Amino acid sequence: MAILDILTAPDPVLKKKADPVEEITDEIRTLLDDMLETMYDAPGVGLAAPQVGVLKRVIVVDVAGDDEDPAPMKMINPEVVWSSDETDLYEEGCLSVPESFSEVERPERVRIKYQDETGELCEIDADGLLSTCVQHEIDHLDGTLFIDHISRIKRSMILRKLTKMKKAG
Ligand code: K1U
Ligand code: ZN
Repeated sequence: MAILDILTAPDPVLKKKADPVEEITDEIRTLLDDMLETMYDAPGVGLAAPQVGVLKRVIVVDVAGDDEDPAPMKMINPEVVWSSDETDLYEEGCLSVPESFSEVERPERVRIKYQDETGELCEIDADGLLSTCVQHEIDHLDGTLFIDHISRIKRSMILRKLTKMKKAG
């Protein structure tokens, strides 16, 4: 397994749409394992393939608490097939937007359809942090960052700070 480099905004790859996975190969299974290792190392509760420079529709998530057993989830071609009318506000962070947090409003509950690493079609209902996190990761597959859900002024402040941080090395 390997720890991959995580791209940070304003890297143009993070704004691109990822392609569906047509065939679940060993290369995809290795990518999933490497993404999980990278996510735990960061540490984070989710990671999408574009964040490691791979424009494929693949995400990993583990929202288990510190006092719980790990609960890694590997999702290929994930899609929101239903979302609740009720919404929730959550203070989101992102490994590709370091040191910045903002409240984002999203549907409280979602139903997600995806393929697992064996190609089996799965469906789950998610609420709480799992719902927020999976929606955040699917956004990455469409080139959307959490800062695209906040005001233009806040977004440009965050992007200016990130550009300065990158210049300073
Ligand atoms: O996509 C990412 O960059 C991962 C991101 C996922 C996420 C967090 C919070 C709300 C929505 C989506 C993160 O994991 S940021 C780091 C983080 O939240 C965290 C880190 C360590 C322990 C617990 C949480
Ligand atoms: Zn993110």
